[in-house]
Amino acid sequence: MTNIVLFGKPGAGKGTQAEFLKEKYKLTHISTGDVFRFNLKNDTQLGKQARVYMDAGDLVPDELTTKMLIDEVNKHPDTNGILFDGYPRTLSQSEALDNFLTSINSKVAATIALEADDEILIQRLLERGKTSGRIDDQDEEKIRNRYQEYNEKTAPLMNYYQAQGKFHAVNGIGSIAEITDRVSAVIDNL
Ligand code: B4P
Repeated sequence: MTNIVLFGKPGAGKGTQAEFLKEKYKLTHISTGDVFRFNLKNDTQLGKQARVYMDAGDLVPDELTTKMLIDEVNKHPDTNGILFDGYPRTLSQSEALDNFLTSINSKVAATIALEADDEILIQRLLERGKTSGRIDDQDEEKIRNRYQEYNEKTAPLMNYYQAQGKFHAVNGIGSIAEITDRVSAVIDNL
């Protein structure tokens, strides 16, 4: 089971790359953002709990997110490996992921970070916000709050994975195909 964590700032292209990588490597793609949005749309209990955080550009609390993530992984007992897109985003989430994977005799093989400057990414998100219907993409103040959340809570994960020798940075600027090739080069070398 080869588990890959796709890492990066909001709008770095995690979801975009995951669509290609899941086909190429036959991985199970789990996007926490997509699962939350599905629950929001269907007005489930989880959706109701997550909405207030997501709309403000805040992270959803760890306990709620980790429970949801484990439920999603458990739906795929026979997978070749999971492509984690948007999880973990806090140190508590990375520790929870490691503990959970250890309990099923598995582990994170690599964390691949898509790197790009904030200003380029903010433009991408505002552009997507014109058509996506995502409230968190439509307002520059909320977008900037997501970057603040990233800097405070998610960026420290780079050290966590670097210390384990599992962190790989990839240039996230270029065409979508160029970036898929860069990420593939890392996966092919594992
Ligand atoms: P996510 O859905 O994970 O949102 P994201 O960071 O905005 O997306 P991503 O990096 O995948 O960007 P994408 O490929 O779509 O999270 C949304 C919210 O959910 C969070 O703010 C939080 O509230 C909650 N949440 C999710 N996970 C959580 C967790 N673990 N803990 C707590 N809360 C959590 O690309 C963005 C845009 O760029 C697209 O329009 C795309 O077309 C464009 N693009 C992509 N690649 C490009 C390229 N190479 N060139 C030009 N444009 C490109």
